[in-house]
Amino acid sequence: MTQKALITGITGQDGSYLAEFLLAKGYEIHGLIRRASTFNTGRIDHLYKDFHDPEARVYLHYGDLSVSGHLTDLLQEILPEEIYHLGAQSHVRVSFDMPEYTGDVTGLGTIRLLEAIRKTGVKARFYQASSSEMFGAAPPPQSETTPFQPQSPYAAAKVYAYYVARNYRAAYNLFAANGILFNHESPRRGETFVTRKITRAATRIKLGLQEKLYLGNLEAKRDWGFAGDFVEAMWLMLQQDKPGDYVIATGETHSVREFAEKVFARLDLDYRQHVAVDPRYFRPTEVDVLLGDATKARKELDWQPKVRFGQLIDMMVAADLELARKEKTLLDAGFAGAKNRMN
Ligand code: NDP
Ligand code: GDR
Repeated sequence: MTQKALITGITGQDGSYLAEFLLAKGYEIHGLIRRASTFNTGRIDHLYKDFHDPEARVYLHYGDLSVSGHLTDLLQEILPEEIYHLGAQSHVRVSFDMPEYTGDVTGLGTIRLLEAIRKTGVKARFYQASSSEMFGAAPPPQSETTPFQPQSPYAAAKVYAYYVARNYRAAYNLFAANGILFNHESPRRGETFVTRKITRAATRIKLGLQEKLYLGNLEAKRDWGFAGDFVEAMWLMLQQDKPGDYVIATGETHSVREFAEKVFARLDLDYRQHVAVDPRYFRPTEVDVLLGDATKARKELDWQPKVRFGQLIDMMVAADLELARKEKTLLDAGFAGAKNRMN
């Protein structure tokens, strides 16, 4: 029997890597997507086959985490064995601009899905995309036993989601696992997160497509891993005999400044000549240092990251250099370049 997995957030960075990973394991994939006036499936287009094709194993369903009724219908229709709940308003800075929306989608979205599982009685294992942001102001290193001190509406919503997942585990014997993932990046990272913002800008600057890069707090430190490695840990959590909560991290921390310095240096540029600080990107409350202790995952899941900090930078710079070259080719041929976006 083919295993069926439902992924919320399949169009996001992690959703796309997870879908690839599960397809390679022979799963049939069902993804929840939001209706948009433009195509928003760019990260998974290479996986998708028209449903008339007998080879099709990825099915997309319209839905939204802010509405509950159709989630129940979807579960009854699909009958998934595994549910990976990755959908969220995932941007920390934006959560200060849209706190109520973030609470609704990132926090309540989780209980809507849990309730759909409970009400339908679907026998699915549930993965909750918890976050190192929940640790917030707690001093490093952070592990499964570190008390949460959330510093943003996003982090508070994730703490709520974490606890309701645990509650449904205890109250209804649901197999619910929390993956407490530290930052993970890739060439598919959203362009307004700091790593991708830096690699996009530095490569564009290298090709003369942009002059300056405006950033916020350069001293914040993060434990940055590779998204492709981290999705394997999600799957491993759902293959255990018992559900649990696991920190997934590399165990190394670096500052935003260091990330920028290394990216520009790879391109033979000096970041100090191109990066300027704009306080608009500061957060009302910041998370200063995240450094994960993933000992439990190493021991129980036999998981460890393969891609290290320097390799992650190489991978992202190479991909964005290619993107910038394409943009420059179009520009040189007389087509308009990319416009400034909100970031
Ligand atoms: P992205 O922001 O790249 O993707 C978020 C996904 O959620 C997208 O598919 C988005 O759809 C979807 N989504 C947003 N709002 C809704 C909604 N109202 N209804 C349905 N779907 C919605 O996030 P990542 O892939 O980076 O992260 C995946 C999850 O893991 C998130 O929950 C995030 O908070 C969490 N996380 C991420 C970490 C990281 O470092 N990347 C670390 C720890 C946790 P659309 O494409 O239409 O916008
Ligand atoms: P984060 O990621 O908030 O850790 O959340 P982000 O890349 O947005 O910020 C990391 C750090 O960089 C600082 N920073 C900037 N950030 C952005 N976005 N833009 C800037 O210009 C900038 N300048 C400095 C930030 O202040 C911060 O300290 C990510 C998301 O994927 C969450 O969904 C996830 O839960 C956590 O990682 C773990």
